[in-house]
This record gives sequence, C-alpha cells and structure tokens, in this order.
Amino acid sequence: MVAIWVVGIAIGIPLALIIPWFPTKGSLQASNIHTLYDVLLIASVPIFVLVETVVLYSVWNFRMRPGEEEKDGAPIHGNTRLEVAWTVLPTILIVGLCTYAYTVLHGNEKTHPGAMVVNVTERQFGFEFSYPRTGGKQIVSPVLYLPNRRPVVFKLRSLDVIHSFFVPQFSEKLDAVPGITTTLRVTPTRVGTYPAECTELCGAGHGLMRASVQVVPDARFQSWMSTQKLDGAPPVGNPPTQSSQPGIPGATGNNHSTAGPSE
Ligand SMILES: [Cu+2]
Repeated sequence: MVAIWVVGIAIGIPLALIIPWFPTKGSLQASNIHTLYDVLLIASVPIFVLVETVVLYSVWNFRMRPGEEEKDGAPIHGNTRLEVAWTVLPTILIVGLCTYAYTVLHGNEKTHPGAMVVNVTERQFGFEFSYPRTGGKQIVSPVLYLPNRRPVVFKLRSLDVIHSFFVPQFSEKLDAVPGITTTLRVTPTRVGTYPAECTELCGAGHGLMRASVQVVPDARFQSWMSTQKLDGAPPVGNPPTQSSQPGIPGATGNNHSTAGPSE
C-alpha cells in the first residue's frame, strides 16, 4: 500500500502542478498567490492519494463475499496512538498552511511608498476609473490605464448595490460596498490588455459588467495622462454622502477630489 501511495504522489504532484489553474501572472501579488496555490497543491496531493488508497484498498479487501451476508465485522475498540496521530498531524499541517497563507495575503496588502491612487466607482452595470490630480482635479476614464511595475492603490466605491472588482491576471479581488471605501493593492508586472470584472451578482446586467484594463509602459502612461482633460466630477456621479444614507455607518461620501496622486 505504501508503494501505491508513493507512486500516486509521484504522478499526482507533477500532474497537479502542470494544470494551468490560473491565467497569466500579471502582478506581483499574482506571483505570491500562484506560489501559495502550488504549495497547497503539493501539501494536498499526498493526503488525497493516501485517503483514496485506503478507501479503495478497504472497499476491495474487506468486501462482502458470498455466504457472508449475515456476518458482522471484527470488533474494534479504537487505537489511541493512531487517533492522536490523525488529530495532531493534520492540526500541525493546517496551522502551518494557514500561517503561510496569512503571511502571503498580509504581504500582498503591504502599502508601497509612492503608490498611485486610482478610484474605482462601480454602479449597475459599469466601472469608472478616476486618477486624482493636484488641485482637486481628476482624470476620469472608462478604461483602466496602469503604468507597468508601479504600485497602485485602488479605492473601491459603489453607487448602488454591492459589486466587486476583479482582474483575473492580477489574482486580486475585492467587493465594492455602498457607503464605505474598500482598498485593494496591486503592482502590475506585465504589459497587456486584461478584463476587469464584477464578480458579485448585482442585477440583470451583472454578466455584462466588465471594463478593459490596459497595462502599458510608464512613458506611454504618462503621455496618455497628458492627453486627458482634467475634470471636477465623474460622469456616473458621486457615491452617496453620509447624510443621504443615514442607515450606513462610516459612509465616506465623495472624497475623489481630496486625495493627491499618491498615497
Ligand atoms: Cu455584478
């Protein structure tokens, strides 16, 4: 049985790692998430193969044979050492993996000095991106332009119901909740065009709620910025203020114009 288990692991781990679970890595955070996922796979395969081997071995070896319909199984009264082992070992494994996962997620949330702030305003059923500039002005765009390799802080707001902001290639996802501002940090590492999607069922048009993300070299981003006109207010409107939503504690209202270009 040990031989079957070892062979199962030898086949299972490369097989699990070869499957393309994720889209192309497009951010620093995605690299960390993909590594975390690989570690979880490497830890899970031996346990999966062990459980399946024991199940199949038991089903075959201890199956009922003709004439044994009335027979009962052997009386078993437990095994203290075995029970301690199968409680302690999974506990150590789970605590270890949780600690590692927490470290990765905590690291992905780290604030980088000089990060660029981008406001993401969501409504039924679209996204709008605004780049705060000095003097309370902002650049507003339906397409999310990002300079490659520059840390970005997304400030998510919703104008109506709960939405979310997800770029699969960034491997980062967060809800946009009416009345509060949620924060997501991403450092793009690959030039390309990606989709931004809402992954929170938000109404009839939810399936169409998408936007385009363009990660471009820094020089191209700067020239795009210089061609954009500075506006005071976004066309889709401002998030409701606290006074218009008395039931929602901590509603931040519109602070589009107060933030500078970096956090
Ligand atoms: Cu949605």
